[in-house]
Amino acid sequence: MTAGTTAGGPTIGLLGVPTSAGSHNAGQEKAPAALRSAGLVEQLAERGAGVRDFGDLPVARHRPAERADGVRDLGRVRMVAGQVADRVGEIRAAGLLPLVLGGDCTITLGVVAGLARHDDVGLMYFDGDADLSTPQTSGSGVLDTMGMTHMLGGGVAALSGFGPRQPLVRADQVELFGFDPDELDTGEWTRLTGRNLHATPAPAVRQDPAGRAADALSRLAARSDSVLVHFDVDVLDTGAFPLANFPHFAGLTLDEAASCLGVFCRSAKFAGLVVTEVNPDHDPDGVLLPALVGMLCAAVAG
Ligand SMILES: [Mn+2]
Repeated sequence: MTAGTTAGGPTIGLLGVPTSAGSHNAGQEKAPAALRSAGLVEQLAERGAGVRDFGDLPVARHRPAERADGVRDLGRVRMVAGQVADRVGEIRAAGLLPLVLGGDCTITLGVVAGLARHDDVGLMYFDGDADLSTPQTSGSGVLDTMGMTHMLGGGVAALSGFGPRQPLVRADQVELFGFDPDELDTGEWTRLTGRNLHATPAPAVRQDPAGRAADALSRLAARSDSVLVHFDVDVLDTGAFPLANFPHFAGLTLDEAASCLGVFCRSAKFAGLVVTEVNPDHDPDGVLLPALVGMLCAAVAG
């Protein structure tokens, strides 16, 4: 029996991670509370999902930090990732499916690390970016542009060696899915191809969202005990759905993303979902957050 399918009891372990420590500005730390206010827990229950709420971790709001070893605010990012790993490990040990509400993308290191204590987990990286920049080549030093680099064992030692195995994910246990090919610089493309990473950029997804999702999923499921889904809302087109912390104007529609997420979450190997980069300040009329919550609940508990 896969984690989270225990009959009769709670199936989802909900965790909020209110952090923007790995971002370039504040705002994302407000997302867990905003997603809860938009009815996430109630809608999951209405759909028949059992939810055990593990609450939110302490707030880690972005603050200006000098660049050191090529990155900013490493200590706080590492601390939050450690807290996430411990809590996700508990959720998984309880037989529940983690649903983790970020927070910036660096929290995914913690989620993978928590699951990797139990399973040979693979990662569906559903994101507007590949996050393959490095401390040496990044113009900003902002850590949430480097998450994939660190999970693959590169970057700064405090993060490349994070978790129960090194690298945290093998290159053949990653699917980069939905990114905008124009967002990657030459160095990122070089690392993507150099590591033979499987990649399905947004234009390919758009041709056949559910079909491409099934293809990527089958590759990943063949190489992993379980599949964690990282969903960065910046994979959505900012022109239509401007909720992400950073704009991406060649992204997917909400319906396209919903088709893909539905495929991923229905997998027998589905092991959890991380939602990142939501900035509630970008939804002053309260329209986008409920739409996102509805889509997430349909995918996870549809
Ligand atoms: Mn992104």
